[in-house]
Amino acid sequence: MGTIADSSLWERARRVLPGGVSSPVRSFRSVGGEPFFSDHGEGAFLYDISGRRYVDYVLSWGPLILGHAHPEVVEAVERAAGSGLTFGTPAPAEVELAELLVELVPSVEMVRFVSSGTEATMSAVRLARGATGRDRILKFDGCYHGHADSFLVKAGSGVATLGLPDSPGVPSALSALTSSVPFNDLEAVESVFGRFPGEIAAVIVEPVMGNVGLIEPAEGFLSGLRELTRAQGSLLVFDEVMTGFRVALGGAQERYGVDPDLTTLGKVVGGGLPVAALGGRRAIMEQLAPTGPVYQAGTLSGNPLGMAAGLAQLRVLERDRPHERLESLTGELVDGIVRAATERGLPVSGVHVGSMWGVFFTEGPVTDYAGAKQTDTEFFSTYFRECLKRGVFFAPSPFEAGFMSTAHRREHVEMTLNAVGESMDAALEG
Ligand code: KE4
Repeated sequence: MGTIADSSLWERARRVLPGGVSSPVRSFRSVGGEPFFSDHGEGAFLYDISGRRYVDYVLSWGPLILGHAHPEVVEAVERAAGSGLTFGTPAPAEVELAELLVELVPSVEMVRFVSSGTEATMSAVRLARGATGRDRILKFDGCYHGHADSFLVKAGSGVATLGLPDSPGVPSALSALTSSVPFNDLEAVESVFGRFPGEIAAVIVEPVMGNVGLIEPAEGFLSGLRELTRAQGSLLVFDEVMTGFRVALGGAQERYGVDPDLTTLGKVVGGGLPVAALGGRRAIMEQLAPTGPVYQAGTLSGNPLGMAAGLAQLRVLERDRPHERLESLTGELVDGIVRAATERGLPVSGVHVGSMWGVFFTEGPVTDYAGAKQTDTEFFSTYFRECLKRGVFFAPSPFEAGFMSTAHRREHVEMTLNAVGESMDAALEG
């Protein structure tokens, strides 16, 4: 893991940053060892401050679908920066990016930009509550929608990774308004609607779960949610912060042909800069201030550099249409990892949707969070560290999705699979 240089920096980091990190998932706490400090990224690779190179499947937790420092994205940001970093007024780029989102995302007619996925989902819930006059929301066990109070109920990602109970600091009066049921369980959804008729403002869902590993929606699950919410007068919110532009250019709603009322976007939409967005049907979106009474605001919302990065990245995706090649290469990676585990007699379940992927070290299929929690976390920790030693950087948690970028080539996957086999052997030798 870390070198002396890292250690002194790591010691400094832990003195001034809780856990030495700016976000808990980066801490390596659940996998052991110290995180490396990055120096720079280049295409499919991340380089640490000691000069070690890693083929990167975390890709900053999803944003870098074109890989690190894509020249067209970097050039767009450099050009925008030369004109100023923020204006606090309307500017052309936010109109252009909003128009592009309306064009690409099937259900979106209007957009409000924010600066993080959490802000997008938090705003989506407030808008749904304001639009319906209802207070309750329904989410799914293991889904992670950022760290706003209402979502820290049976959440995934870092909450699952660190084995945290629902977070202290969230008033019980508020968390009581959030129901959470197993993913892929429409009957459980119906029973919550039966318990709270006319009280549920919104059902919010990751249409493909990416915060417990990766779990696909069962056939009919998403369309079932659409029918149930429509019948109950509740809004359906697709949290596409992770799936957006990645499982298809138009996101999961394009891939599965289900149109939500509201969509949250993040990660890819900002090209690596802090940009996220809330979008949806005009009649709902116009209830946001200043056209409507639901207040929502942000100093750096629509920031010109973020807009430039997002426009550049999405325009490359629109021009090059890499999704089929990305999905195929991701499939080669997952199939290779599953093959390596199976050859060694390890229980394993691997799945990918577009260029999001996940491997559980447990018998599959894994259809919900309870199933995901069966994965062998101890084996994963050793396997993760052995892969890192061999220059392969997977998410430092069994409860996260992996990604792939257009900068990854088959030779990178082949090198990865060699490292995976050796790492599994090392982990089995204990
Ligand atoms: P941010 O506030 O982290 O930008 O977005 C929150 C969020 C919302 N919805 C979904 C589906 C998400 O995956 C996320 C954030 N994902 C995590 C990784 N699993 C971000 C990494 C982190 O927490 O540092």
